[in-house]
Amino acid sequence: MAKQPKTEYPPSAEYLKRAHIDSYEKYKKAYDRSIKDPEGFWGELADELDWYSKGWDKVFHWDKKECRFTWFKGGKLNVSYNCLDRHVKNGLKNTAALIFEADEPDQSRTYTYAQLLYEVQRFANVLKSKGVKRGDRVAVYLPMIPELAICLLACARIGAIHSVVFSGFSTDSLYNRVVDCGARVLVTSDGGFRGGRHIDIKGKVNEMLERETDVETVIVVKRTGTDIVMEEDRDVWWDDEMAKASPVCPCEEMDAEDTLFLLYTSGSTGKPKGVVHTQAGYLLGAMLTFRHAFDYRPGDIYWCTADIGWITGHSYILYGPLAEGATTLMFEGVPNYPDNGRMWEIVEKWKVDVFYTAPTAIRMMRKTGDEWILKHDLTSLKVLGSVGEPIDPDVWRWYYEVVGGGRCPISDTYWQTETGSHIILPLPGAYPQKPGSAMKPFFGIEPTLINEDGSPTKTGEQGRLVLKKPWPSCARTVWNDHQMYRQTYWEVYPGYYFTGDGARMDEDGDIWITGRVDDVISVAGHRIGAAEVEAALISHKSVAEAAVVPIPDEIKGEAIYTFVTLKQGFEESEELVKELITHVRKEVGPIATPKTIQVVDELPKTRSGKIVRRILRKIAGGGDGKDLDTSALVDPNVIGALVKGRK
Ligand code: 7RM
Repeated sequence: MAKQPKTEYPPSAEYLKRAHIDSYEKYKKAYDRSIKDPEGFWGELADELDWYSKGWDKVFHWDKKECRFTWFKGGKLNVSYNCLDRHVKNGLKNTAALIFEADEPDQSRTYTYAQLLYEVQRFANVLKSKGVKRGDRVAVYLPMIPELAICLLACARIGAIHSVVFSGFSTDSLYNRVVDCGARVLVTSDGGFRGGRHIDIKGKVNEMLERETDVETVIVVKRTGTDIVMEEDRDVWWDDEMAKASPVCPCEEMDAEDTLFLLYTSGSTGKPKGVVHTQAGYLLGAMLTFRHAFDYRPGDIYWCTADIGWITGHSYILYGPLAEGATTLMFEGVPNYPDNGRMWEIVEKWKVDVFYTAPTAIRMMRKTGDEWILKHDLTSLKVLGSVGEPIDPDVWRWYYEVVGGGRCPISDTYWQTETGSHIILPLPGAYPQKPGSAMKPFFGIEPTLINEDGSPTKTGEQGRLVLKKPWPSCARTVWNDHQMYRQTYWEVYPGYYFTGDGARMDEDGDIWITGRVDDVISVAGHRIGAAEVEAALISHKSVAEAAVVPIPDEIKGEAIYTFVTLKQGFEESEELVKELITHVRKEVGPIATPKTIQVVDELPKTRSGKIVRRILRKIAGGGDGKDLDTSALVDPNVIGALVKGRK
């Protein structure tokens, strides 16, 4: 008989030695206090940051009607000071802050805290010399190179607001984001390296700037040395500017509630939202969750494989680890270059203690085969992390046994761009873990599950995950669109923050995230709004209507399945389908590449003309259309043709 798989994984006695919180009682005591007395709880923890002045009247203020809240307002601090200067002063000047592992294995670089501070001050002065002032937005379109980290910390130092656009995004996505935030300075590079190949970056920037934007200055890092077009009077080289810049740049004293950065994220509308994070609450959240999720200890080497273009990179490559004085590893390349063992070679080379990645990468590694892992000595690993999607229990066990050698707890961290830092996660030393569950709320987070109509769900039933009140690192607003912020997060279920995710809570109170309940598709853990892909398709001359739904994908978790109807005078052909795919890649970016495009005569619609995506999801996923509730449809007869034409 097959052995029942283990359902619970307690931390080992060895692990408990490094745990910051080593028992359930300790977690529970701190958690209960964070809920009963949030102001006292966070007020004390604020001492973990360095302040110019703690001049706040109230730790927390919440205007429920306006959906506005503040933490530590009136307190003054600087994020770059907290990530760099204070560590240099406190004995870490010679400790590695950032390890850069390049695409080519033999080209790594390390920055100590003192060196990183030196570079950051110089680049802060470069920004100033280009007229960047406190509150100005700086758009950043860079691959995973150290200049990206330096640039963000330099912005934080002078109080400029950075807005990073993932370097895999296309010209149009870049354009929309740059225009929305009104950036006058853009920091970019000539190109990037990935898996031994050149990636074009500056070409896309040039194309974008053919259109009207506010950008006056483009600062270009030379990474690949490729021949690129530099526009006189607008484009300058990073190195030339750095050579002229002084290495002394005092920090701006920022209010706790001043904006630190914007990061655009996809929602269920076609327009990406510029999520706004502020200084103190964000930094405190990122630092503390970093410490607790991984039980970080001085001397550890920590590696998060995300890209800084996403929130995971902001909070857990940059701000969380550096605020904590940790050593953070940044990787430019891909898992399969020069061979399938690259990740493990890096772990072995740097003796990585903490490894944090996404289920999509874990599934890929599992598929590639255990032999690539077994070839390398991974005994330095102490704790593993997972983020971005629900992790399947089987995949969890594989990660635990094969990568972690059965020694390392797995921190399955649930959170979002908007939450700023982890909100539901297992504290690895505090209690046994269950494969596939994100387990319990972090301090200050009160999760509740409700049905679509707002009533509470029963134990074990799937519901919508909402949170009772704002926590320090919660996004404050959407750039230029507070109305959108209110509607999306605080007014769907009045009085609660709505995550957009489904979940269930088991009899022990542990939380199992089941995935998005809105029209957001998660491809390899990246959020893609169905509406954005639809808008891209509709912008093509041949497309009349488009409906985009997720289908399960073995590696990427979800893939994009697309239904389109064509305009008069256009006919289905292989070329057209190819052209549409290219069009989406160009408009949204390669991450949004549709796996399938099915051309149909008609889409299922309600009487009010709404496309019923629920039905399309079932059909795309392989349903025969027989068990569908088609009562809402004007014409239930469209179903047959949709099923027959499925690709
Ligand atoms: C960090 C990040 C957020 C969405 C979120 C969920 C999904 C993230 C987990 C997860 C299950 C997890 N930010 N998600 N982490 N689902 N378990 N541990 O991914 O803004 O890009 O995406 O990702 O659906 O709403 S994000």
